[in-house]
Amino acid sequence: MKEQKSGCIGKVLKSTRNHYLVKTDSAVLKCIVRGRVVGSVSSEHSAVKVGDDVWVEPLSSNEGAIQEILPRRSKLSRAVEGKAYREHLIAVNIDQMIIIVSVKQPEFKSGLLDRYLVIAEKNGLKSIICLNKIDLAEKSIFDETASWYQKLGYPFHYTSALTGEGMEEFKSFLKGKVSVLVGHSGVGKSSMILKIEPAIDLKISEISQKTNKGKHSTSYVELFPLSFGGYLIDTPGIRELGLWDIYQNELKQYFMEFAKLEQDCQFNDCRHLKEPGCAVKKAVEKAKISGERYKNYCNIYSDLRAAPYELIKRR
Ligand SMILES: Nc1nc2c(ncn2[C@@H]2O[C@H](COP(=O)(O)OP(=O)(O)OP(=O)(O)O)[C@@H](O)[C@H]2O)c(=O)[nH]1
Ligand SMILES: [Mg+2]
Ligand SMILES: [Zn+2]
Repeated sequence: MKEQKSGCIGKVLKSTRNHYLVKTDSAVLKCIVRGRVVGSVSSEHSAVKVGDDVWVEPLSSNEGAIQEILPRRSKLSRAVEGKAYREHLIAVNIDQMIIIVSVKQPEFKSGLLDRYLVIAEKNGLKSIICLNKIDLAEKSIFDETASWYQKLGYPFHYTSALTGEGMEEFKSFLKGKVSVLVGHSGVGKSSMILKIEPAIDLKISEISQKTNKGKHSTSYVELFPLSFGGYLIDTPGIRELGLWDIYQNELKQYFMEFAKLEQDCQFNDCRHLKEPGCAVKKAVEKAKISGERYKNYCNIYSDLRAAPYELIKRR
């Protein structure tokens, strides 16, 4: 007979050094993890992550023990380059990625935006771009950039957490979904959450006068239930975004406008770099596709590894 388990399903809201906060239908429990959940191999994937649906056994009215991680439907990872190339799983069970960029402080750079889009494409996540702090600049300066992304099917939306511009539409994107907010430190991720849910307790700090960048006010990944339905995950801003499990050869497939032209390239394994008869480069010259995106492609390509370590070894 199957063992009857006591407990209930909950969602992991926050992970700190010592415990996890898990929301169940009736309470938010401070939880420990039962050893066997993690298993014998300690890896990113066996650890409990923000966004996980878990089976919890309540230990008291406000405490519990996580017994099992339920199957995950999506994940968001980045690569951490240190002594070894390793994966950092940022959050799981996400429906969409909201990429926040800002017009100033920090200045808009399409390179980081395109890196996030590559991650979204790789993980099959829908993405929405929000250009925040639009109160600090003339919108028309960004219309051309916006139209390139819109043409590719990425919603490109102007917001200001300061004046409230675009915030109702921002709210409508989030309704009923699990969204993760990503972007450089200081672009206003936490400010946007506070604007739509003022009751949430979040830390925001001034932009550093010296560097014109944020001072990393958010230090934990945290998931907030939204009063109008859905969940929002705030993440700490990162300056360097390492791409996990993405290799040079596959990069081109995450730039959808390149993939559409590939059949017209002279070589069918064209990398769209220095090859003759490249349809992608021709399209850039004719301004049919964005030269800026092409430049970002070349930069990302040169940062990536040729193939997974195991593949290189086997050759
Ligand atoms: N002018 C203007 N300032 C804003 C806007 N949104 C946020 N800010 C300011 O930008 C600074 C950084 O905002 P945060 O919300 O902490 O940025 P963050 O993206 O959460 O930063 P990290 O937590 O470090 O990743 C704060 O001083 C905010 O007041 C906006 O729409 N317009
Ligand atoms: Mg923040
Ligand atoms: Zn080509």
